[in-house]
Amino acid sequence: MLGGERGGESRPGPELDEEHTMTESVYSVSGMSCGHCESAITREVTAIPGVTSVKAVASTGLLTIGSEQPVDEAALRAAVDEAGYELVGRA
Ligand SMILES: [Cu+2]
Repeated sequence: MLGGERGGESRPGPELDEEHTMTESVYSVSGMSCGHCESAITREVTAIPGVTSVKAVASTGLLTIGSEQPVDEAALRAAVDEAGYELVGRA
């Protein structure tokens, strides 16, 4: 019975700063054709509150968004529209 309850309870431990409940969502975007499109969308979508990472790929038309909470799709649509492209929906 040694060690069974040791060290597990109030251990301070490292904060999980980098990977606490990250959500990743993949969307389809129409109209992207080159790296300029990718960066235009990335810039707009990055500005949405709560978004922590954005990856737009013109060749696949996919937009991958990392965020702390699920992204509001209306805000996402507006951001993509602002960049000059159209959000098709969840990929
Ligand atoms: Cu382009």
